[in-house]
Amino acid sequence: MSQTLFINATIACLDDESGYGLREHAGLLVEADKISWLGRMQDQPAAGDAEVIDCAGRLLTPGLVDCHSHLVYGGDRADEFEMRLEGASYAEIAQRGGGIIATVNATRAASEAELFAQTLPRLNSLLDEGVTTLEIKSGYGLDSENEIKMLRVARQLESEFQVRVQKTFLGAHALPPEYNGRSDDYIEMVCNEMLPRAQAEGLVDAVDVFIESIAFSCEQGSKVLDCARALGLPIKAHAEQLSNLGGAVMAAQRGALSVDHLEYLTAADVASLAQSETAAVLLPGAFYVLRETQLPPLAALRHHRVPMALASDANPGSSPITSLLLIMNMACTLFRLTPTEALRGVTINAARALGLQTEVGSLEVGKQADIVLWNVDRPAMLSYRAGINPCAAVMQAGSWRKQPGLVK
Ligand code: DI6
Ligand code: FE
Repeated sequence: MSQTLFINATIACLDDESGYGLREHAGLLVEADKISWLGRMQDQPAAGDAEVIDCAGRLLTPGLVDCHSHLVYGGDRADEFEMRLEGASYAEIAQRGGGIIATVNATRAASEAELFAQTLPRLNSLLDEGVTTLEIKSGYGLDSENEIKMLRVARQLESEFQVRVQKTFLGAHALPPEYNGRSDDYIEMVCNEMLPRAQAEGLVDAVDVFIESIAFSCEQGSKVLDCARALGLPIKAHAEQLSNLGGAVMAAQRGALSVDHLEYLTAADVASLAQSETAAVLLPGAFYVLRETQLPPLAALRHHRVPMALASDANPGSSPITSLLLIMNMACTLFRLTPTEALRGVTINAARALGLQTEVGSLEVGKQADIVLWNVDRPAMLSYRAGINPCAAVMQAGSWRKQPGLVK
């Protein structure tokens, strides 16, 4: 059985209800794929045959968890970005076949192999910064064949790279053009055909819906979530991003793992969320790109101790961003999260948003050995800077994905 002993580390364990769970002058032992000991250096077990990693005071954290991404898609939307900055309106661009539908067209036109190849640079960008668990949504296929194609690519990424991928079915992301004026029929098809087919292929770990005036109503969303629950699947929702349609409370009342975006959530909604186990996923990348000014109700979320997660929302339109470190920095700068909340947001609370908190997201004896060694000496350094990647080594499930090299 392989063993790795980390010594001389500053460890952010994230093993408590608040704070970093910081241990200085600490060590950690990995046996096979699990953490088997964690404690003060003076209590450390004999190294024996273990590989010893001297961290020289540097920081260890759990592997990062990106709990909300649309990483698999065809094409890009840089042309629209440019057109908007040259004066075209969003509506004009949509009329010319742009926006989400442009990505649907590009995704439908791409083969599975092409989608896989197009996703690799985005995946590598996340992995380079220590992501060990990643959620990927469908939602740019919008018919059975193409939604399944996206989810197969997500599954293939997991099998070819050392990363855990949670696959989320988001058939109710947008109305495909062939269903114009028939959104209820589309929702029926999502429930009765697309979702059961995707699930039958073992491609669905959870089901998400986009509840918004430009997407689906709260009632339509609730139908999809009820179908998912009837199939025994965990649920989540994009809600209150651009307006308040009540999606977050509706999903939380149904036991959602998370509700995501939430800029237009009210304090009263938060009180209701607090009655559930649902996590709040904040997405500062979309807030930044859309130049949103309405902040999520942070004071109420804190007051009610709703677990707050952070994610990339990586997508070609509202968040073409594949850096969780940058997202942590944005969360601090734009949302005034503390660096502690930011790190909790991409570790233990993100794990919670995926229902994986008993396996990953913190460094504790018995948990999976997903560990990042950083070339920094304290956690605030991770949120403080932008543009430097201090990731020195990554272990996923007890095996090195990136070996520790020389101290930089
Ligand atoms: N929320 C968003 O901001 C996006 N999807 C979603 O559910 C936008 C996705 C896109 O523009 O492609
Ligand atoms: Fe999203």
